[in-house]
Amino acid sequence: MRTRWIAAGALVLVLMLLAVAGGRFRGATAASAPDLEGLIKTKGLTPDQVRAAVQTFVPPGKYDEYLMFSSGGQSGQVLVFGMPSMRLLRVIGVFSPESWQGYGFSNETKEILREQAQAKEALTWGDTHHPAISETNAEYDGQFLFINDKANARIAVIDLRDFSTKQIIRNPNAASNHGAVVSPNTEYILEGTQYAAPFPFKHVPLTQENYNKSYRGLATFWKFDRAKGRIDPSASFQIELPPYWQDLADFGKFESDGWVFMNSFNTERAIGGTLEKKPALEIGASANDVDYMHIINYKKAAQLIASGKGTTVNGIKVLSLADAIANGVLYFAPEPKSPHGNDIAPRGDYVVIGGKLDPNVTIYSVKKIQQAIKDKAFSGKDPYGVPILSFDKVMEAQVKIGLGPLHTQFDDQGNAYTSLFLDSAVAKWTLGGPYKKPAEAWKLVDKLPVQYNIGHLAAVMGDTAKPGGKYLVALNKWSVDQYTNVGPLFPQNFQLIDISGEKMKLLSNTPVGMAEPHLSQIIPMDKVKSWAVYPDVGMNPLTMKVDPNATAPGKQRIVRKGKTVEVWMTAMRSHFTPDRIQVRQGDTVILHITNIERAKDAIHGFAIDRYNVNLSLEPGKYESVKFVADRTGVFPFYCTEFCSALHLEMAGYLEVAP
Ligand code: RUQ
Ligand code: CUA
Repeated sequence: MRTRWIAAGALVLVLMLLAVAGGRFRGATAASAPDLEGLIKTKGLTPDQVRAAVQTFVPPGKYDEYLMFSSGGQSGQVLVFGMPSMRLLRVIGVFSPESWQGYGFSNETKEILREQAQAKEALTWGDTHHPAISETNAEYDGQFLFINDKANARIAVIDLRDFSTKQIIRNPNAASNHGAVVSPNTEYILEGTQYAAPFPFKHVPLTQENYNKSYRGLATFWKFDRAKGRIDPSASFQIELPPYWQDLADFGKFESDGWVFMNSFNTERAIGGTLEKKPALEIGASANDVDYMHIINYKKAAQLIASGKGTTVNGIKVLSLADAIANGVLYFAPEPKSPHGNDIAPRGDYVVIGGKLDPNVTIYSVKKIQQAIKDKAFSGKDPYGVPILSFDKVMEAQVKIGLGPLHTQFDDQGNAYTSLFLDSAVAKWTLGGPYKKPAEAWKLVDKLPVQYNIGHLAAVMGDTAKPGGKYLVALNKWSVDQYTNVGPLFPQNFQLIDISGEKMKLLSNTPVGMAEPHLSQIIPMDKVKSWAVYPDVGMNPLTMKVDPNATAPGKQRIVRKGKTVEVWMTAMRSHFTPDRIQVRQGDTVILHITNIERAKDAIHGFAIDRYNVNLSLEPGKYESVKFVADRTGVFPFYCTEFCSALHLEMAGYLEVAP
């Protein structure tokens, strides 16, 4: 303990010397020295903690080094943190309305939330799990972000120029999804189904016989049109899979380019029945010693679809299971007990699988997989006829790392980091092959306890071809005793870990009190080139073009046509023009509002009493809103962003006469 204090004192001294040398605290006297030391002492900080505090502190006005995009779980949104400070910088409305950003209130964003094809009414929530930053040559390029909604089988496209959602695609044949990952050049976003469902989707009574025969999983390859910034369903396709509850997936790269690896965890085809005294799903689905990693040649599948194989089901082309098997598109490899996680090493040469009920991570060699396919080294076929590669022929190594291994990330030194759910720890272990010398290969080298029950982890660019090392974030599901009690709905706990040295070091805790983030991805700040203002005045955030209804100064007007009143309005510090609107009960009111400001951060809001309207109008943005004035009265409208000294005066009246 004593030596610790001496070390802490020495660190403080060094800090002070640095400060004085830098001339930053001119006028600092000897009297301030005990203050800092006293503070450290009073708080009982260890030298490591003082170092961690300094390392993660970002002074006011300075920027973080990295951005972390995190799923927002059942909030349906995406969270954006600065790293290493772990300050929350943005929430992006994706699957749920988010009033402060007007998301789901304007015509433009309502249309996004109506998510095309199916639901009669827009769904108002989602369960986001897996954010995926767009990639070029298997590295994050910072242009787009994709994220899945597990609950409703949807994928969203977010444009990182303005950090807002542009498209939500509903999978017409799936009932839930899980993994969402992008191919090395973002040609495709892969959406795997989670819970098998009748295919094509309809009611098929849930009996074992029906389940085996008519229920299916799907791998959906959504084609992304980068120029348009949209998924193109007409160029997308699906591959029919057995009803094995497909889980996480990853695209191969370099030597595994053209392939996808995906795990599954219910090859038992359990269907539950707890009230009928049948084994619960969790028991039924964990009975087998192995499940099957799916090895999918998606480039071949795309060629088959292009050459006319496949049938269109609910508007999307589907390659049947039989065709996938017959044409060498689908193979299985056994994967140990209740697999989870499916992560490809930086060079695309190994696939790492965790086993929730196995103390090992299992590493498969891509070369061995390719050779085994060539040699037809099969140990059998599954009930649907899918060839199963012999485990011994494709497995490269197993590393015993602890209980409940889930997900794996990589650094720039040939190390891998795997979350251990049951152990509540992160395991650091070494890769082999080209990453480390043979004597150092495939070894557990460090373990760090985390608080508690870690799910995913995210390292800087840790799932790309060029991992950055340096930091890792543990996304812990339980926080238990880490924070002051704020009621029984506990926050999640993000823990920032320094991975630059041999031993991992815990740096900070960040409570996430607004949903259960699953996965994050971390990108250097300078790789994301976002706009500070919309580049042209009157830009429609949906089309990313100047809207024909954008209003220039001097062109503001109110036009009545029959029972429709249309208003072309501008917002500018500190008034709306026009600020008085008169309509009759039952009129349809359409407001076109343009923020004509050019100054950064000169944001206006637009809210109307009792009409459930609130927009966020960033500089240059155009948005519109439409409602039926079914209630008579005089309704104030006002700006909801404190934009100027006369912000309170930025208001007007909507008169609805009987
Ligand atoms: S997976 S439960 Cu990302 Cu571990 Cu969704
Ligand atoms: Cu504009 Cu307040």
